[in-house]
Amino acid sequence: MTAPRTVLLTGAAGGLGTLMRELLPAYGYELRCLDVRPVEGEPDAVVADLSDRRALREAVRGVDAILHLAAISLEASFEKILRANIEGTYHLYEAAREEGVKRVVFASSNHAVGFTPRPPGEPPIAPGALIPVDTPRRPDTYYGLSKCFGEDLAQLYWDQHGIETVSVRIGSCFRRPSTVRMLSVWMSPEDGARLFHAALTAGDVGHTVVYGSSANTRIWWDLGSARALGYEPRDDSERFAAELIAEQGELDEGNPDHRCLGGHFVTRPPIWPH
Ligand code: NAI
Ligand code: 15L
Repeated sequence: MTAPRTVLLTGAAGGLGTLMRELLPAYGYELRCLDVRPVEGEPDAVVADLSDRRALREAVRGVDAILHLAAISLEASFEKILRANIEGTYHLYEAAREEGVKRVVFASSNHAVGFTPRPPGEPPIAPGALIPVDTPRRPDTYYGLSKCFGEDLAQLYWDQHGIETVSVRIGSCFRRPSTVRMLSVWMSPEDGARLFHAALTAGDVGHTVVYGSSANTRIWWDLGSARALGYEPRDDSERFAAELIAEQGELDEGNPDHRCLGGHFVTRPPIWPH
C-alpha cells in the first residue's frame, strides 16, 4: 500500500494520544484528532463520542489510516465498556468501511491476555519461553475483554471487507515505568511511535496481532510479529530497574498481583474514574 499521510488519531486528548501528537508528525503524518473531550492545542480537533456515527464518518473521510486509541482505558462497568469500547470500535470500523479507509491500527492491551501466567524464572527469559502472540486469550477484566472483541472485530473486517488492522497489545506506555512489573512490559513513547509507524506503513498485514513494548531486558513476551512489521525498538527499561527494585522489591511469585501478565488488574483492577 502507499504510505499513509493523513491519519485520524482517536483518543487524541488522552495520555498516549498526547504523546503521539508530539512524536508522530516527525514521521511525516498529518494528524486529524478526535476525542470526546477537547484536545488541548488542537482547535480543529473533532470533539465527538464514538457513538456519533455521523461525526465519525466525517472524521474518517479522506484519511489514509486510523490510529484508534479512544477507549475507556481501565476497568469499568460492563455497560460503560460496552458502549465506549465495544460499540464505539464497531461504529468506527463501520465508518471506515463506508468511507473506504483501508488501514487501522488498534490499541489493544496486554489485558486481553492478562490472566496468562508470566514466564517463570529469572530475567532475561529464554527466547523460547517468551509468551507467544497466539497464546490463548485470557482477559483479566471487562476492559481486557473489550480488547479481545476489538481484535476479533479487526479480523472480521479484514476477512469480510478487506480493511487491514494491526492490533497492538500495548504493555505500559508512559514516559517512564513506575512499577517493577512495568520493567517487563514498558514501551517508551519513542518506541511506541516507532511501532505505530511500522504498523501504519508495513505492507500486507491483513490482521496482525503484536505485543507493544520496548526491548526490555526483563521482557515477558515475543516481539517477533512486531519486528516482522519492521519495528526496531531502541529502548530498554533496565536503566530504571535498580531504583524501582530498591523501592518496591523484586516480583514475588507468592503475591497474586505479581503472577500474571496483567499484574494487579487480575486482583484489584484500577477503575475508570468517570
Ligand atoms: P487515556 O484514558 O488517557 O485516553 C483515552 C482517551 O479516549 C481519552 O482522552 C478519552 O476522552 C477518550 N475516549 C474515551 N471514551 C471515548 C468515547 N466514547 N468517544 C471518544 N473518545 C473517548 O488512555 P491512554 O493511556 O491514552 O490509552 C490509549 C489507548 O491505548 C486506549 O485504548 C487504551 O486502552 C490503550 N492502552 C494504553 C496503554 C498505556 O499504557 N497507556 C496500555 C494498553 C492499552
Ligand atoms: C492498560 O491497558 C491501561 O490502559 C494502562 O493505563 C496501563 O494500566 C497498562 O494497561 C498496564 O498494564 O500497565
